[in-house]
Amino acid sequence: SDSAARLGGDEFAILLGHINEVDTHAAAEKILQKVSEPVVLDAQNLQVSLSIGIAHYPDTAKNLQELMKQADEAMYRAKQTGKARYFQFTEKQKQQWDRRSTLEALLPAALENNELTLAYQPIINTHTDSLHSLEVLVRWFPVEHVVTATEVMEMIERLGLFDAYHRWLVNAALSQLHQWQQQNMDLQVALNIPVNQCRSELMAACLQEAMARYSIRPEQIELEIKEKVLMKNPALSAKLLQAMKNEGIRTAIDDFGAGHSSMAYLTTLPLDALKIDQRFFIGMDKNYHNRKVVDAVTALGHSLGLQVVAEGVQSKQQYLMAKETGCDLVQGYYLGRPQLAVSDWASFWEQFAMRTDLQGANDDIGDDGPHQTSSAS
Ligand code: G
Ligand code: MN
Repeated sequence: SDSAARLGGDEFAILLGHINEVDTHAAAEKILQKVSEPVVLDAQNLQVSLSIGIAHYPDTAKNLQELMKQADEAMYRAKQTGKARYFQFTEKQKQQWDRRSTLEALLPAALENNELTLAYQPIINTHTDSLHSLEVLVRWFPVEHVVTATEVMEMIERLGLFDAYHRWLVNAALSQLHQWQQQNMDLQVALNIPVNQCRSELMAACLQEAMARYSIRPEQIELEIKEKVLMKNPALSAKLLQAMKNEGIRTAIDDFGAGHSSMAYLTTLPLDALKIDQRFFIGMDKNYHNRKVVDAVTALGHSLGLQVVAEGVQSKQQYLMAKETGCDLVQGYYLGRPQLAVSDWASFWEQFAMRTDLQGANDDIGDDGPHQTSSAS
């Protein structure tokens, strides 16, 4: 009595009229059960599984288009929670969905109109207790919404805006660097680049162009690629990293140890630095095992000729421990939270000093504080 249709590929739609929520669940269970029964084909038992997404009109969807989209969304949720499940598109999901739709409608124009901004977080050299570089992090402040950097990246990925985003990021960061350079501050920046969405030739061309425009040297730039992304796309990553090395740009693997570590690529990829994931440092002073992992990974990185970076250092004690284990560079809230750029370097740096306990750190870690590091300060 119901309608079933093939949408294409291995996707099907089933339309159930005048049905309440409880009955859709019963129907989904029944379909899952039926489809999972083995089929005998050429004396072989074939087993098929499926994932089901359920959406309701007019409860959450206002029209056919929304109904299909929401069912699709729910199906992906079903797949995420494990195969052979069903998932109901709920009111809560609808709210998240509406928020995202609103934001995704705003984002392309925001990018075009330069409404995204950059924050910078200091990375400190433990050998000199001085500023080494700044990690560049994206920020967006749409009216009436709070958006995290991760969300911005996810939206850019979904909207397929990576080329435009990269062009904006590189130009925004390098023009800021140029401004500081004119105040005699010779700085280095680290940029986060998701390789899976990045074409090496385009990236290289974009960097070359911006370096020429803003008089920036390649060694002032480092590209960070997250371990998780790198592991999913080893060939693409190798290509991008090599393209960057050819330009003389530094490369780093980010969030190392966060999930998918493989030792094999450490020896084959053209890398300069290894950033150990912040989970090992946050609470390092209380967790003996974390400290042992940091010891071992630092030794591994050094034996491969890599610079080792500690992330997520939140206290003086953690800073001193990271220093003791031999980490070359350290980053974290203790040394400075990401801070929106100010064209004037002196007042920019002052804000770090005001917001963090750098002065206190310097009492114990050396006479030249990070605030006075650069040649020209
Ligand atoms: O490694 P990745 O590029 O994901 O790290 C950057 C992120 O980590 C930024 O969002 C930054 O705000 C956050 N971050 C930086 N330092 C610290 C810290 O000391 N503690 C915590 N919890 N987060 C930090
Ligand atoms: Mn990073």
